[in-house]
Amino acid sequence: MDSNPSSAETAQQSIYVSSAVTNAAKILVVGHFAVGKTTFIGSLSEITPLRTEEKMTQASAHVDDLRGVTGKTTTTVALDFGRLTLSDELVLYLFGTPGQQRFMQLWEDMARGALGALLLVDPARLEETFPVIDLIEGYGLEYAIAVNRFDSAPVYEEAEVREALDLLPDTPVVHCDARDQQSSAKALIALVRHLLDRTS
Ligand SMILES: Nc1nc2c(ncn2[C@@H]2O[C@H](COP(=O)(O)OP(=O)(O)OP(=O)(O)O)[C@@H](O)[C@H]2O)c(=O)[nH]1
Ligand SMILES: [Mg+2]
Repeated sequence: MDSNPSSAETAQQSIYVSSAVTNAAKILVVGHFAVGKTTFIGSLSEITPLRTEEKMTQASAHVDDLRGVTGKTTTTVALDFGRLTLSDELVLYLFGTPGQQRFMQLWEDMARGALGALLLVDPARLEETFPVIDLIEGYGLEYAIAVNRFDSAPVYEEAEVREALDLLPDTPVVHCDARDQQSSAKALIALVRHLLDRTS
């Protein structure tokens, strides 16, 4: 008998969660406008991610600040959703959650039952991260920082990021490239380790 799974079987395996999985966790991927949330979930998700992208028009130019953002033609109008099986027993459900003020209502639902948040940060727009930190802390969520690597952005050492964002000493800070699957996975693992430390 042929023991190699057919391509249809392989596709099915990635659609359905393995029966060995016993734990599931809801994780938020958060950050300000155009920080790379949709890209991050897209690079990591083992299922086709759910996206709610809409074309940006001139009308949004005064709402979402496009300074320093190049080549972006769409924006998320609700949420991103993806899934990543992290180990034989653990599956993560990733919810990309926008940080802009107009999405506050969404946070009520997103934060409910979430184990923690990965906060993406653009080093060229550090100050835009403060309102998102306020939201995360307001909802009592544990979080880790992933500084996203944009080509023309300044490169800050971990200590500089900590100081600029006034982070607690045990809040993890990692650098990542949201377009790269391995790099994104490392950032997520840093968050999961932190969450395990806090709950054990
Ligand atoms: N150089 C570089 N570009 C990135 C990276 N992550 C995202 N981008 C680009 O940055 C732009 C914004 O990325 P998105 O993933 O749409 O960001 P977002 O946070 O989902 O944006 P909104 O939903 O509109 O708030 C896109 O053009 C991406 O291709 C990264 O790590 N490095
Ligand atoms: Mg998006």
